[in-house]
Amino acid sequence: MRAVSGESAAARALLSGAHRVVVFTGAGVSAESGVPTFRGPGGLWKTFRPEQLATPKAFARDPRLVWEWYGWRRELLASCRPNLAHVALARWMLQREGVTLVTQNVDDLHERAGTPELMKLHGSLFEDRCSGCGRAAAAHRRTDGPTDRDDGTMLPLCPECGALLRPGVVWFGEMLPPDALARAYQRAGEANAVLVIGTTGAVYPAAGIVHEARAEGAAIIVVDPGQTEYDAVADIRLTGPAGELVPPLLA
Ligand code: BJW
Ligand code: ZN
Repeated sequence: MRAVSGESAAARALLSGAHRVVVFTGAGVSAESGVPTFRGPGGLWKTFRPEQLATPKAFARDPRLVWEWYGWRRELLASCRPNLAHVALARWMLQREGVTLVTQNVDDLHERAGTPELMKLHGSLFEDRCSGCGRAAAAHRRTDGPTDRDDGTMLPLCPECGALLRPGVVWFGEMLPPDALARAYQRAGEANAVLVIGTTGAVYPAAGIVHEARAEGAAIIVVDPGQTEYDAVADIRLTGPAGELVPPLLA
């Protein structure tokens, strides 16, 4: 583990003195668990084009391709474990009051680390939703359901209306869950400090939470090994991997 730097000590002091803290996480917090990020080196968007996979139009065009991609990501997650950053955050939240954890991640690693309360803004890889009637459904097994295509591909169908089930995540051009988004913005507006971990801050409206908090006077701490959209507004910037930098920050 790295020695605690002056910046890290300042961030620690700031967090322990803050009554209300919002922690805002992105794909980078799960990187050391083996989950690929989206935009960095080796990121998912380097290999796959989002417009081919993460939009309602893409699903309408080729649901099998989209399901294959999400099936691959579900399987990958099954072999991943929460890392030291997920665990430190969960313990910290159990020990003190006034912390809200908002994540853009669709993995389940914050939950598996024992996080007591979590706002998920982009849905979950482990839920399905009906593309017709919108009902939520537990994640199907890939072999469930009748076949609906001439090529024999098994695709999951809604038990209520018969339309195709789709992954329960938020795609480009879709609305975020309105209640979770409104609560996240509200908590951000009330926060004394925001701890941003592992996100480029490029995807809106989620990314705006940090700017909302800053406009209302919160201090911004960024933990990330790379450049982010928040670097210009951060009060403290800790450069490095979350699994190394987050535990000493919250100890
Ligand atoms: C480490 C590390 C280590 C590495 N430790 N760190 C305003 C301006 C411009 C555009 C828009 C705007 N408002 C809306 C838009 C359009 C669009 C958008 O934002 N586009 C931009 C990309 C330009 N937004 C939308 O379409 C949203 N919907 C919407 O606006 O609806 C409007 C509407 C209104 C009324 C009716 C209907 C609609 C929806 C956005 C949904 C995004 N979904 C995704 C996919 C989810 C499903 C899936 O996973 O397949 O969510 S996109 C993808 O990006 C995913 C992520 O949650 C999200 C954010 O990515 P994140 O977490 O920041 O990852 P990376 O890879 O970018 O960054 C990783 C970071 O980790 C890096 O900084 C690394 O350095 C770091 N890192 N290792 C710590 N060890
Ligand atoms: Zn349905």
